[in-house]
Amino acid sequence: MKLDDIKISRAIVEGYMEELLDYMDMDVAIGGGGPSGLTAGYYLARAGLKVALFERKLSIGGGMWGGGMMFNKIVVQDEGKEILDEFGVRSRPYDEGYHVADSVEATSTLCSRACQAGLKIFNLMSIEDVMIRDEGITGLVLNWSSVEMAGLHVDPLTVRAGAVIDATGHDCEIVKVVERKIGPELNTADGRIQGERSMWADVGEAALIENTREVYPNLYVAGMASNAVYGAPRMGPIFGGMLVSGRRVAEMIIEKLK
Ligand code: 48F
Repeated sequence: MKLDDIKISRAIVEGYMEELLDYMDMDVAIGGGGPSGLTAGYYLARAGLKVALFERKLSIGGGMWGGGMMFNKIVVQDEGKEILDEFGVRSRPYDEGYHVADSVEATSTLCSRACQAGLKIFNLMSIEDVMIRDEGITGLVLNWSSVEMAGLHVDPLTVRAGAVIDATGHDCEIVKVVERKIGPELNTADGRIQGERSMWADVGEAALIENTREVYPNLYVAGMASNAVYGAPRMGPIFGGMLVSGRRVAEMIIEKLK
């Protein structure tokens, strides 16, 4: 077969544009493709919701690839292991209640299984703002990451969603935008972001599930963003809470939207 370069280009542009147009309206938009965002996307897609994830970087997976200090292993507790099992990620017991998995296998499998469940991932896109209407958050304001990185003065585009998840990790970037735009109106102790506390795995993991919440109408937090918003500790390379938080936020949204 003789290859036509233009046909290859057309296939890429047409395929991409078709999907981008399709996802201008969706049930759930997820910001950030770390473990919590991917897990949320998997469960939401599996429940039949139309869900897309927007990730700033080229690679999906956030802070999970590198394990702890580049030792590419992750640790999960029993509940996290159940989720790894469901994804088909292998792990081995370490001590009672501790399980160790390969971070590369875990990250790539989460990404692959979430896509196959129906999650649409747009990488290289940065969320720079949100749409705020009377009923709460109604969508995201997006730009190419390359525009952001180059500091170009180029206006963004918008997508509409019934619910938005901030899974942007330690920086809780979506909630930060909301706080900046509307002031102390968040569903926290004083309406503001409480800020992440220093590393304490035990307390951080326990608080994370409690902190996986709707922080403003139609805006949910999951993963490390939850502890940053609600003022709980970070927890380093233990990832069970991230997976459970992703599943929890999906359950909350499925309950609300269905
Ligand atoms: O940081 P990240 O992995 O978030 P997570 O799911 O998991 C946290 C753990 O990796 C680890 C930990 C375990 O105890 O503490 O840190 O909470 O992934 C967040 C993703 O969001 C992307 C970012 O590039 C990363 O891949 N991101 C951040 N801001 C934006 C964004 C933005 N404005 N637009 C799009 N993506």
